[in-house]
Amino acid sequence: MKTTEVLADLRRRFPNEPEYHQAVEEVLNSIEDVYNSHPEYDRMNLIERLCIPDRIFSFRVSWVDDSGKVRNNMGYRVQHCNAIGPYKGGIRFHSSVNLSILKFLAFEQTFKNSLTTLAMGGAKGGSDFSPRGKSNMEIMRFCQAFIAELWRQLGADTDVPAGDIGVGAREVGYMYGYYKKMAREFTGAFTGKGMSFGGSLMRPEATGYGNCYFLLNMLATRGIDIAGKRVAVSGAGNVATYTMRKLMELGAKVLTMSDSGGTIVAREGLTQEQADYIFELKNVMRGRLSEVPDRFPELEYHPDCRPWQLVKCDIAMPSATQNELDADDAQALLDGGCFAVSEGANMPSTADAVHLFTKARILYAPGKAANAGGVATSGLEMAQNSQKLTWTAEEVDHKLRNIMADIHAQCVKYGQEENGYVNYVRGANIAGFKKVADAMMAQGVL
Ligand code: NDP
Ligand code: 2IT
Repeated sequence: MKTTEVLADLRRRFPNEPEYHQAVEEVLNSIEDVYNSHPEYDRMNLIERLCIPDRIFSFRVSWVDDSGKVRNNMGYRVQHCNAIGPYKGGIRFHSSVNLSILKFLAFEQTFKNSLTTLAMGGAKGGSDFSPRGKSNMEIMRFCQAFIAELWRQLGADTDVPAGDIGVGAREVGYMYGYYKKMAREFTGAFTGKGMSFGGSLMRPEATGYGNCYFLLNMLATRGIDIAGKRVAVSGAGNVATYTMRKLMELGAKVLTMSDSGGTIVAREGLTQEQADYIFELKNVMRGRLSEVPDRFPELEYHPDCRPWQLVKCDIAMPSATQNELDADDAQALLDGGCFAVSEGANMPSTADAVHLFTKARILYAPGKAANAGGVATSGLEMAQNSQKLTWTAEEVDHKLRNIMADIHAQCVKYGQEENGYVNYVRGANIAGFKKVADAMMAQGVL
């Protein structure tokens, strides 16, 4: 296998899918040597079967808004690979959603889920529907129309969706409710469910907390204490707000939070009162960060800006969306003394930014390792549903910490270079790949 040739072929067969090509290129660059040291992989043309999703469903979702107008959106589910377990991955509702984005996310999810040590394959779905400004009833009607099309493809041992951008507990509740009505089964066919109907304690916190646990593991390799460290966080949704909470609990200073409108800067770190307000504003009220200075005039608001060039920080945790941190941002972070980047979002750094981070030999954890705590805890939710038992928050948190330490150890095992530097990108990609490849080889050409 030659990465350049495989990529050229994928670009020709699937044009205009830049995010998908970007995600595939990063993985292939990491695994090329390992792949080529196993000629049996190439005899089974494993690489194409690994890069091209098993199947993709796409459908029109028609629903009626509050004024009685009929609206149409597109819906998708990309079932990428179920070599090591049922298809598993979130659903994204955002106006930007298209097949390139969902294919990149489903591809990444396959490696991420493999890293968690649990039995989950990779998938992703979503719609170009934007929940912003929609009423509760509109959200419910949309979720029902979406699942009316998709429910036959889902199931606790088939394909188990969860949340992602624009999909939280409310949307999962409406989707799961409709799934249950159609399938006439009460099973764990979704994760991120409400606590009264099969949800797991700690699932809402898991991605942000898990990223902080991964960061702690990375810092420990250099004997660095997190207390007092200055951290730039982007996003203000599920992942970002729980990252903010855990960082503050650990004694770090959270300098920034952002949403699609702009960035809030707290030069000396958010106070508990400010952090609680932002959590409530974004996670409960679904408001805008532009409203924050009305309540806290001492905080700066920078419209249309991302955090990276606004502050000097020790650590960056991009937790909003893909390609939100480019080469200029990466250079500004490095110039400002940033020594660790741990990704809460999926592929938030562009390929050029990643190159700068690894060239500078800072601690850099790609999303598929650092944010895997979310889907790992989804796996724990599936396990509890199968057992028909509920674990305590302490039990789930304990398991989550162990899983993040295990993922870190896998990255070190496969990513450590001769000079001692740990290339977490390489480590995560090789570790994730090996398990999936072994399973695919054992199961024949499918
Ligand atoms: P949310 O919808 O809760 O929050 C997303 C945040 O990012 C919001 O602050 C949103 O701003 C901002 N944002 C979204 N899209 C854009 C955009 N195109 N440009 C600028 N800002 C944007 O999503 P999550 O917190 O769940 O997801 C955040 C990231 O983490 C995603 O990359 C997701 O794939 C990844 N992730 C999520 C997991 C989970 O368990 N939820 C697990 C692993 C990864 P606004 O409020 O203005 O819309
Ligand atoms: O990107 C991700 O890992 C998620 N959005 C969570 C997926 C899940 O199934 O919990």
